[in-house]
Amino acid sequence: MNPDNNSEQKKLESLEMFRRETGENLTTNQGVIIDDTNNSLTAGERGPTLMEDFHFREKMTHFDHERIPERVVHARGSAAHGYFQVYESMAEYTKAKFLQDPSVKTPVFVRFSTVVGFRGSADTVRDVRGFATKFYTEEGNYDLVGNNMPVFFIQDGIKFPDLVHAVKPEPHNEMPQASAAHDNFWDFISLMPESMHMIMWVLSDRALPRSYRMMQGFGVHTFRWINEQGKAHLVKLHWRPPLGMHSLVWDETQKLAGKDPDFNRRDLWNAIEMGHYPEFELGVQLVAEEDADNFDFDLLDPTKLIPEELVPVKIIGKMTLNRNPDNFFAETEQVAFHPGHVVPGIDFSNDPLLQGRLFSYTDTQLIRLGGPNFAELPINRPVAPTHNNQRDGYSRQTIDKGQVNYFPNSRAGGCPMANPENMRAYTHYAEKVEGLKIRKRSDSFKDHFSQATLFWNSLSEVEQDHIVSASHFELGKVEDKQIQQRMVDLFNHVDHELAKRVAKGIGISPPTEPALENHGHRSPSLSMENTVKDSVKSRQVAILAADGFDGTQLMQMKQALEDAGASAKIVSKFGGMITSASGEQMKVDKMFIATGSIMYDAIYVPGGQQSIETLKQEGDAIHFINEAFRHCKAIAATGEGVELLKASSIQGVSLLESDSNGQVQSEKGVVTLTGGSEIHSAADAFIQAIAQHRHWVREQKERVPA
Ligand code: HDD
Repeated sequence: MNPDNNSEQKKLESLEMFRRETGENLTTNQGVIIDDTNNSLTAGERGPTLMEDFHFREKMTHFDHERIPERVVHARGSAAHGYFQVYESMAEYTKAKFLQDPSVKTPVFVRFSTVVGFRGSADTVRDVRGFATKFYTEEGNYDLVGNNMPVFFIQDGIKFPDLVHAVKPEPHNEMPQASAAHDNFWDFISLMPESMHMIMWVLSDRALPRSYRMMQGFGVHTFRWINEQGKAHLVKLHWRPPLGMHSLVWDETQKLAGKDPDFNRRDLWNAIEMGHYPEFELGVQLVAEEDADNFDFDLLDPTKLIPEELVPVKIIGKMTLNRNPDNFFAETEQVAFHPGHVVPGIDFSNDPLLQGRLFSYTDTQLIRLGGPNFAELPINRPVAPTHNNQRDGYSRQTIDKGQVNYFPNSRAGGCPMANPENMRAYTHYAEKVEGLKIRKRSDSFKDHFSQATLFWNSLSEVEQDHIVSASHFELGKVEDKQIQQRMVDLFNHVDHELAKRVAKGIGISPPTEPALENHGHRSPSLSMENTVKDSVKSRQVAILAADGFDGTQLMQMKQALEDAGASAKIVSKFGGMITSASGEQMKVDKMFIATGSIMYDAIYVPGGQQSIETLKQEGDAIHFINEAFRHCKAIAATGEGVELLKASSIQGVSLLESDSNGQVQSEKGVVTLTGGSEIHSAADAFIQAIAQHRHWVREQKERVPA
């Protein structure tokens, strides 16, 4: 052979090797390189496809089996990787190793979800949000499988299938999707007074989070922490976002469900990509075992929270989410949570809802993930080593070595060995239990209304209004008058005024007497009105502009917003570039048709005579402003930009009726500057207005068409 040919051949071979290793070559699952994946193997150019086309058969078979059953609840979710660090050692309360050393970063994977909708449903529906965290600790995986509400609908796990059947789409016609607004759900609730506290939360703005990064999380149940000395504390767990808790408004959620059904998912993804890492502080309410009976409710009842005024929340650590998953299916879809995944130092209570959950989660993974080996999937694998005699089953990954698969054994030196002397072994808390075997709810679980009333009393007027409107929407969709009547009766146990307002909206005769007297207690920490409002980090601002905009104003405002951590996007009629009055070019980020005010937290209109004249003729621009105003968002305009606000349907803002003479003015979240030279002061006022999240004072009183 010609030596030249030989070296050429070698080069080609090594290139092939390289491609095989780097994944550049398309191969079968057996590693055979494929020459063509666009044409099936046929007998002649126009002939039948041949059975022996193993590539076709393999590709198609795999595709046909791509789907796994979606979760029966919490089907729609989004997740992120990150880490957790404790601020100070929790050794006094728990021996859990990941809660001892502030220098240790424990990896976590968090999946946020809605509960009711199918996997492809919209994010912004009225619903509870799941908040499930897997801590990959040195002592094994710990799952905190919580929600964004501190209580639950039912008191006993055995009711869960009924609850879920009632809330999911009705079985005969599979409607409605991702919504509780139908007869079956309210029929069930109207017959389950224990759900009333949770119902108040679900009808509140907590059910419409602006972002997964701006909602609280709760472990819901009372758990037990055990320290090295074996002393137990009862504990409730809380996640708190430093960005504060903020919600969308109902009208906005409805529109977002059409324009961007992935709104919350996209927000989480983009924030992480932009380096605005979502953070949550972990808080605990600790109650010594001997104090457990000192409350006027039962700590085992998951329809009750512990008011923070009784037991303050101690902040003990922080979780930071800093990496998006690489693959949705492999990670977000295949992750398997379970409240029963605990580590030494963390134990259960006898909460009957929690006890029910301890059965349900592994059981559901068996069907969803196709067998008992789901713990071997990369996303579920603990970082702690695993050794046991469990063997085989569908999709076993581990190649177990050796002859021994039983215990006790002598042939493997007794290994793997269960050792009661091992200080790090999980030991169940030796709680004393005795009683009759009965199916009976404890009398201490019977007060279904006090805390529903506490929640109602604690809310601001606006938050209360939102609950009333939500009940009108939800119950307004119910056809059966008896169900509506029973719900009004239940609301009348929570608060008489509330019941009358609900009744009026849905055309039911209002109750004449309260069913229970309102106890008048409040817990201010339950209101979102009192949340953190000091930052515009990661907030989205739309800048409305057209050719002839004032370049200096736009650039200075954009810069100020970005310096404060917000992101500012130019919105105009057409894509491409727009040119300022002095000839600078700016890229348009979004066209009106591809976006909407609902996708932004605030709106800015810079001056520029020509730009404003164009926008005034643009129905979409006027609608943008009207809608942002109606949704109570911060709006700023400088120079001629103020003219666009005047041309809109904004009502009840007196500063638009006079000229500001070069002064920055701010009223009800509307910031104006007619002169245009003090952009920095206008930016400061605008940033403050955005940080307030919403300006509820505008709501209802000044309705604008949008
Ligand atoms: Fe549950 C999923 C939270 C009560 C049975 N639940 C699931 C998820 C969260 C919660 C966040 C989604 C996990 C993920 O992202 O994969 N569930 C809760 C909370 C509850 C609760 C906070 C009450 C305090 N759940 C509950 C009960 C039962 C279940 C009473 C049954 C007895 N939950 C399930 C389930 C799911 C589930 C059917 C569906 C998919 C899964 O588990 O993995 O087993």
